[in-house]
Amino acid sequence: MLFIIADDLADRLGCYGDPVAVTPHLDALAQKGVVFRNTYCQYHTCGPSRASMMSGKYPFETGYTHNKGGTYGQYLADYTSLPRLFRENGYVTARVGKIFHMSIPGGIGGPGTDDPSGWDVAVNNTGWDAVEENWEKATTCGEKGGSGVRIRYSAPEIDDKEMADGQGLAAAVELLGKHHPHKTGQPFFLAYGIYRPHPPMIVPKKHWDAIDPATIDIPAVPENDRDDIPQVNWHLHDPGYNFIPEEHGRNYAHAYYAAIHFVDALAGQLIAALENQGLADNTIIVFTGDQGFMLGEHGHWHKSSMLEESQRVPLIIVDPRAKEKGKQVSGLVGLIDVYPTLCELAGIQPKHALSGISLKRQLDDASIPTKACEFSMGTPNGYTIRTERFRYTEWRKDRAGPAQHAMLYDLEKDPDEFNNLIDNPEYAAMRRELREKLGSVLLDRD
Ligand SMILES: [Ca+2]
Ligand SMILES: [Ca+2]
Repeated sequence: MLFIIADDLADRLGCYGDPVAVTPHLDALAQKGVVFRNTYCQYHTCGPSRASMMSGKYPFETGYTHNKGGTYGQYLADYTSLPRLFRENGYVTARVGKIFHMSIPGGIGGPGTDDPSGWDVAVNNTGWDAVEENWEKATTCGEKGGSGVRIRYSAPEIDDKEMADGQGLAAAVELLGKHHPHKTGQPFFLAYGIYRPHPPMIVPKKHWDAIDPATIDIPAVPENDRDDIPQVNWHLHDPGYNFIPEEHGRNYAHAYYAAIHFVDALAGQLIAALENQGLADNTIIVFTGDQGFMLGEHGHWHKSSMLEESQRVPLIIVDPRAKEKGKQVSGLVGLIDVYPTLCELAGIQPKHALSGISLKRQLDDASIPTKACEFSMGTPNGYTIRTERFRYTEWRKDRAGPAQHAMLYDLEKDPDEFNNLIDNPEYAAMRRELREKLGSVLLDRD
């Protein structure tokens, strides 16, 4: 089992139809398996999103909605983490880099909010981009925000190997050789967590040079677009993240795509190592991210909003035994589905009730429907339901309380979410239906 996750990676990849991304290795991976075209995270920040994926429970079920320190077991003791379950079922498990939450860049080189009971081997890789004086030299836009949040980018002339993620790749490749199942007689679960494209967006210059700036378009924002978006949606409302100067915007988008090119190269090398070691035919590969990222949509330049670009993530699953190759599943899925899917693919019984669905059937037939809706949460007390056509979001004072602010978008007619229909009488019945559906899920899971 090879699990690769890139931090803050939206579904802005070539195989998702993105016009700027240069992702030959991930596109090739997509050809070997199934791309889940409409995948949603369950929280728009790192910690809760990852805790949800690794526990198989929604954040509103576990109450884990923060990025604080402490281990997984301190907060989620009732839910056996995915790597721990595999370990208990005879797998040798190894973590390289960020699988559970850790702050970037300050937490690079440490274990973050790891589940130590989940791993036989844990590698806390670090490198050039984790050295404070190196990220302090990067270009910065805006005055406020911690080092991992503020808009900061650079393209130093250094080798991939010097980067923390490059060090992680070397460790991951070494682990593949050392724990080769043919040698040890035990199945191997390797999780490689890539720190980019999380800010600070420091990426070796060769990846910056791989992106054609002429392909980058800053999204158009209609005048007064934000008038119908509740202010609470902007978790980061400082001007340093909103309507930044065009020059910085172009550079930041360029840095983001350069980081994706770097991620693609790293994933490609690890997959090549897997193939070289003769493991490709019996290894399940999962490639994903933990939440999306806005590159100027609605004027925003970060994650942490309840709008589509913040919520969407890539999910590519390759099972060499499965029938579909190079297909795309258009139905709604969530990161919540990763846990049950990997359990079923590996024939492992989970120890607690899981809230997602297994996507094994879709790997054999991409036309099989997935879910009618998906749910996510966001800071502070934001709850959202996405159906094939609509997104309804509300913010409550507390979980049981009434909605204080809300949004409703018809994504079929308005894919850019420019018109909040919450007060539109034509949509009153739909608003009621979605509100009830969302409310019933929150009540049911008490
Ligand atoms: Ca993240
Ligand atoms: Ca608007």
